[in-house]
Amino acid sequence: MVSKLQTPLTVTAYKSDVHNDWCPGCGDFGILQAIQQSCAELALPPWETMVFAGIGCSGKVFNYMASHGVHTLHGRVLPFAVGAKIANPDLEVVAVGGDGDGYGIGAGHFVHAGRRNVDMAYIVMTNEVYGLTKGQASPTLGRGQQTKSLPLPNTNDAIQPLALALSSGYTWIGRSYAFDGRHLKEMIKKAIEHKGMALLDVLQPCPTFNDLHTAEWFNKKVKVEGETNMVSRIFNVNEVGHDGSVKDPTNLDEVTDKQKKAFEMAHHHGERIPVGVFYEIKLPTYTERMQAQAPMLKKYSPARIPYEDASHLPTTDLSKTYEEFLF
Ligand SMILES: Cc1ncc(C[n+]2csc(CCOP(=O)(O)OP(=O)(O)O)c2C)c(N)n1
Ligand code: SF4
Ligand SMILES: [Mg+2]
Repeated sequence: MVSKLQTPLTVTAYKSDVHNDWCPGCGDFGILQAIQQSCAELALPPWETMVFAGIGCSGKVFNYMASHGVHTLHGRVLPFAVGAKIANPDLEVVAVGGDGDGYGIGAGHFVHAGRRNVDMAYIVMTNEVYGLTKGQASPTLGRGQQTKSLPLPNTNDAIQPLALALSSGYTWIGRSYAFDGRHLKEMIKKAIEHKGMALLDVLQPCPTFNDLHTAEWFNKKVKVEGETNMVSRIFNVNEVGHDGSVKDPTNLDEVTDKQKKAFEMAHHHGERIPVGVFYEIKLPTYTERMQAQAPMLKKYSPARIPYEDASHLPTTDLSKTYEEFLF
């Protein structure tokens, strides 16, 4: 079981002293700060918290956190993070990475992580560009859009990450915005606390390469049909009646209904951007499914199986472990 500190640490305990070289005004700052605040408020022991990161500007979150983890390979953050959590379920595991990392080169891992329902949070920093490599279009940039590094408008349609997560089996799905610190922090805490695979997609201005969707653009009021006053572009679906949590996971009608509503709420709002928790369901995690098949894993997680005693003699007959998997 993941442990909690009896006396919570301050947010400083989760900050490393590595020099931060993100561009001024980058949304990544808001995301990093919200992750650190969430860790402090959830009283996570930094020595049992693993933050894995992909490669990109976003991946530098790893360097700025005073926790354990790995700065992995481009697109490979999930295999590392999933592997660590399977090996040692007592760790709190958080994966972070860019939209190119997770929805482009890492898209295959993204899908299969949903199927496994490993108990961890995955925070994707969506800026619609490959920031670190100078602003090429990432999979979330819409067709016809032309950010400043592109010689011509984007020819491809954007991926719909939340729809992909829904169809891949993620059991908690939400969206937030990098510069809404309060909402973002609460969403990160919920994603970490959820027992299962959580996807939090965080919209993030990249002031250096994304000149279309800037912080000013996100903050702009927009006109909506039927409303006399202009309304804020970003709105919280959970404040306007959307409850995405499935009450009875065995009721397939309810599950399908909640999935449809989650899809509708996450998309199709014209100029407005919905944030919040879209979908949530309690299903057995990967570790629980494995323990049901191999009861000895209840006693020892794979990382803690003792192999030898003080005299270096084997203490566990591993052939017995494997027998549990044989039919
Ligand atoms: C296998 C591999 N392919 C390509 C690259 C080059 N590369 C490094 S970061 C990056 C894109 C990062 O974009 P994103 O994941 O959206 O992160 P951001 O920089 O926008 O935060 C690419 C293509 C790499 N490091 N490894
Ligand atoms: S290039 Fe964009 S995403 Fe990368 S640090 Fe600069 S502003 Fe942030
Ligand atoms: Mg990106």
